[in-house]
Amino acid sequence: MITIKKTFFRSVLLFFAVCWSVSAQKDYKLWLQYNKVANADLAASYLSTIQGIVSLGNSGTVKIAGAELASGLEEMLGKKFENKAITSGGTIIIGSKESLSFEIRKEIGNFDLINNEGFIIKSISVKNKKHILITGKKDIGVLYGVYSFLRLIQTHQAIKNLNIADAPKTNIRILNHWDNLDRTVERGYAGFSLWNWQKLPDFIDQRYIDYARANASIGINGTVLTNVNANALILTPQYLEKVQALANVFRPYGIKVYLTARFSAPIEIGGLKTADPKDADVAKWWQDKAKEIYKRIPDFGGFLVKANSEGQPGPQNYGRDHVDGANMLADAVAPFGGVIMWRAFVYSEHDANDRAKQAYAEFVPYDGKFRENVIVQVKNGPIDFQPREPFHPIFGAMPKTPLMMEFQITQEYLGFSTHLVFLPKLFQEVLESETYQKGKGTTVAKVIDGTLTSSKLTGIAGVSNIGNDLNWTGHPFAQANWYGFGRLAWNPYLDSETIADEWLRCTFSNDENFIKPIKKMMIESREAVVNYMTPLGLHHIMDTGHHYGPGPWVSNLSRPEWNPVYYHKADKNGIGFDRSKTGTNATAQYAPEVAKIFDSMETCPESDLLWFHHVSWDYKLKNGQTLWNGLALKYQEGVNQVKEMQNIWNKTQKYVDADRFKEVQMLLEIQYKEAKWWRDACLLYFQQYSGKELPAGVEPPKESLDYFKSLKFPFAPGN
Ligand code: GCV
Repeated sequence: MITIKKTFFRSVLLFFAVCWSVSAQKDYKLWLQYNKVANADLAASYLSTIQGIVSLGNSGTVKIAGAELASGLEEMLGKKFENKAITSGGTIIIGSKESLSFEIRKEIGNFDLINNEGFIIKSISVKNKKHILITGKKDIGVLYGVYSFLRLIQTHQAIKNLNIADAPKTNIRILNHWDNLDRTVERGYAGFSLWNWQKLPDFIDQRYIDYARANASIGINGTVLTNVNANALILTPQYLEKVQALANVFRPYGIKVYLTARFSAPIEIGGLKTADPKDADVAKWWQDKAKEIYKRIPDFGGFLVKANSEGQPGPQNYGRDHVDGANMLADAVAPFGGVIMWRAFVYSEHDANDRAKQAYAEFVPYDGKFRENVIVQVKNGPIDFQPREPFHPIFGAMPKTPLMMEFQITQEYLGFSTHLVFLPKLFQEVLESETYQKGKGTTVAKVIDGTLTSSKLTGIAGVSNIGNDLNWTGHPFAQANWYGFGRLAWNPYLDSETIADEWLRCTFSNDENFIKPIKKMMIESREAVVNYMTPLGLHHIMDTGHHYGPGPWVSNLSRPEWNPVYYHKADKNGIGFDRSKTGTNATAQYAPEVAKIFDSMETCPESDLLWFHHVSWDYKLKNGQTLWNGLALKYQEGVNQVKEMQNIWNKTQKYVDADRFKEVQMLLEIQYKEAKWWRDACLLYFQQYSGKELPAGVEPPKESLDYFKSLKFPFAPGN
């Protein structure tokens, strides 16, 4: 009996282990599932076009491209594709311009359609035999081309008569890891840091390779390994050796490594008495440090710096300014082709000005003063990665300075990795915003891709949501935010719906019955989170420190601008922050055309109303509701939207593997609970000021305001 029981339990365990590993692999494989093409006609048409692969060139990058193509095709089409001679026809020829014979190269004609990272995929004919050529000026273009070609098949598109030329519109497409050396991740909700510093440099985790592969597949070409709240130790030989090992792994995938530079490093690890950027010894220390790094890592990207922000050291500690600091570092890395990404995320407790105005006030006077290899990294909005912010006014105001975008992929303020929120929708909204820097059409995208300034240095950074969780990002759908970030960094004009469509097909299924509703769910998920957290332009009303859940009542923090009450300013007259000309005049930081729109309550988009105006509870919204009723109904709408997301997801069971289905189902249930928590806590709190009843259609809260205030989360992650 005992033996039977044991055997039975063993087989149950084994069964679960097998299921777990299959599903874990699916989660782990991200958008590179390479699902078998089930439609027989389609598979047959692919098979009739592709007979074999010809890989030209011997670099690590081309080898990776060849291997990826072979394995991707095999998985999707169920056939091994041998290396063939070009004479036989039906081959996919991969190789950079240099590696092509004259006969093949002339099929392309003009390589100037693309830049050094771009690719061309073209159906060509050589001696009357048809082939598909995937090429680029450099090997990395070939790799990007291969991923793009594989995506055509992943998304079930035709591959006859191809003529695609594509190239990234920005130079630096980079993830910012806020990873600490002890492997905790600031604002990270997907486990610990990928970088196992203890085992590096000798142990190369397969994860590093898979990370590089995933990034290359979407065109990401840089990674900042360490937190902007920096630790100087990363610049010591002990750690540089480990960084070098990672750089070696990433190189063939076209990914450069960057580090964060702690401004006080010359003191902390260099034994100097000062870190004053004008001090000759300090400058020399950084020059020597750069030399040391480049000796190990010849293609090292450069430094990302958070200086004089939230307690980080910087040039102002020595009476110098951002230009002095950035230029000194820029001079150190310039001989090696390095860049400095200098962050504009600054605000000070000593500045009584509206926090939203401070970064602009501090940085705009420096326009045109930075070295050529400095790019100023600006968060998408003027406060801090809120569910919705108007675009940062700096984007319209520094025409002589390369500016790069900083998006946050990790969901610090958007429900951690528990809430399903498709961020490319948010990113697109920002990129499409009209700055009016040079009239209509001068969008944020045009500022950061260099169109407006012909800047040679352009870039987009995304604060990573990646950790060592099996599925990389904590939530299966958070993978879409990593994917979408990469795609938008490559082309900031892409539509978020296209991105969602691609991602779903590559990650789950091509079945329209699945794609259609789930794409809609993803697209609407961003507005849902705005509605249940911070509707109508509310912002920064989360709880303290960990930023988990609502905390509109918080008013006791030492710095005024850390308190939610500073932002919503609810009182018996109304709610919202008057940043119009009658208030802090933050609107004046935008071009006159934009300022005019934001300045008036009538023209200000209602989605930003309480960002720019203090509005009476009885103010009539465009739909005829009073502000109080409208606000309450928006909170309810957010909750309803999550319920609808659950309904949609619950109908997809037959299209999704059991474990990912269940995972998302459980996460949506948490999201629903938390959406109600946000709604109830915020409405009960604001109701104290409005003094009004909840309108019909809003569910009455089940708990008291005191209950919500009493909730504590000492171990919330990422803090
Ligand atoms: C890395 C916010 C976050 C901090 C983060 C900071 C920044 O304040 O809460 O964790 O620090 O932004 O972007 O520097």
